[in-house]
Amino acid sequence: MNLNSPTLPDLGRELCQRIDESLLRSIEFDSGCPERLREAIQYCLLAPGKRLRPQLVLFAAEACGGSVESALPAAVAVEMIHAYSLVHDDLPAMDDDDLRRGRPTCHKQFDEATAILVGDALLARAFEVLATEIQPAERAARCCAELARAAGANELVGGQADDLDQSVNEHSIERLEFIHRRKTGALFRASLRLGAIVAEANSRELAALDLYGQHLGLAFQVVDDLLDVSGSESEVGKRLGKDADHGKVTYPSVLGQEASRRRAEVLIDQACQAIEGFGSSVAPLRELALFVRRRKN
Ligand code: GRG
Repeated sequence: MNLNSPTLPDLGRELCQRIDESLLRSIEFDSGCPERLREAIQYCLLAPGKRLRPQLVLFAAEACGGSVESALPAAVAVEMIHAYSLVHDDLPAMDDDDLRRGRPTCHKQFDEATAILVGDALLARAFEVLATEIQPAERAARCCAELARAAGANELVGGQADDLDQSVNEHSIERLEFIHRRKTGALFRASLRLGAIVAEANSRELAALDLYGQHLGLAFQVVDDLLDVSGSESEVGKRLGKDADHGKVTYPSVLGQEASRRRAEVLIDQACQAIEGFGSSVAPLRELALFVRRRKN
C-alpha cells in the first residue's frame, strides 16, 4: 500500500505530499521528547495511510472559499487523532493487531508502553496545533471544541468501547450503525466541519458538509467491513478476517455481502446529493466519495 496507488484520486495525491510535510513539521518536538518516542511518533504518523481525513478537511475548506494553507493545521490535527486511535486500537488490550498500513504495528515495532505514549502524545499535540495555529483565537477554540467532541466518550471513544463490548449480543443494523456513526463516522464528520469552520462557512454550507460527512463515514465503514471478508491482505495492509474471529457485528454479518454493497452505493449517492448545491467547488469531495466506494485498501 502506498500513496501512489492508482486508486487514489489525482487531486488527493498532490495534496498528500503537502499534508505529509505539514505532519512532519508538526512533530518537531524540542529536547524534552526522548529520541525513541519521537521516532515512534514519526513511524506512526507518517506511515503510508490514505490521508482521507486531512484531505476532507482541505476539500471542505476549499468548497467554502477557504485556502489550503489556512486549513492545514486542522488537517494535521485530525490526522493526529486518527493515527493515535489506530495505534491504540492495535494494542493487545483492544484489537490486538500486528500489521497496520503494511508495516508492524507500533507496539510490535517498539513496545506496548511506547505505543500508549505515542497515542497520548498525538492526542495532546493535535489540540496544541489547533490552539496555536488557527487564527483568530475564537475560531481556534471552536475547532478545539469540535475535535474534542468527536474524539471523546460520546463519539470515537464511546463507539470503540461498544465495538469491543463482548457482553452485548445484538446483531442488528441499528446497533451496528450506532457504533459506526461514532467509532468511524465522528472523525469523518469532524473533518468536514473543521474545514468549513476554518473557511468561515455559513450555516447552510456547514449543515450540507456535515451531512456529506455522516453518509461518507458510514459508507467508508461498510466498505471496510466488506474488505475484511473479501479484500486482499497485501492491498489492505492489515490482517483480514478478524471481525468474524472476534464475533463482531459487521455489515456483511447483518446484511450479507450483496446488500452491504448496495448500502454503500446508497450512502455514497446520499453523500453526493448532500453537497449538490455547491456546484463545481465540491468536485474533489465527489471524487473522494467515489474513491471510497471502489477502494481496495
Ligand atoms: C484508547 C482512550 C482510547 C481511545 C482510542 C482506539 C480508539 C479509541 C478508537 C479506534 C477507532 C478506530 C480504530 C476506528 C477504525 C476506523 C477505521 C476503519 C480506520 C482505518 O481508516 P483508514 O482506512 O486508514 O482511512 P489509513 O491507514 O488509510 O489512514
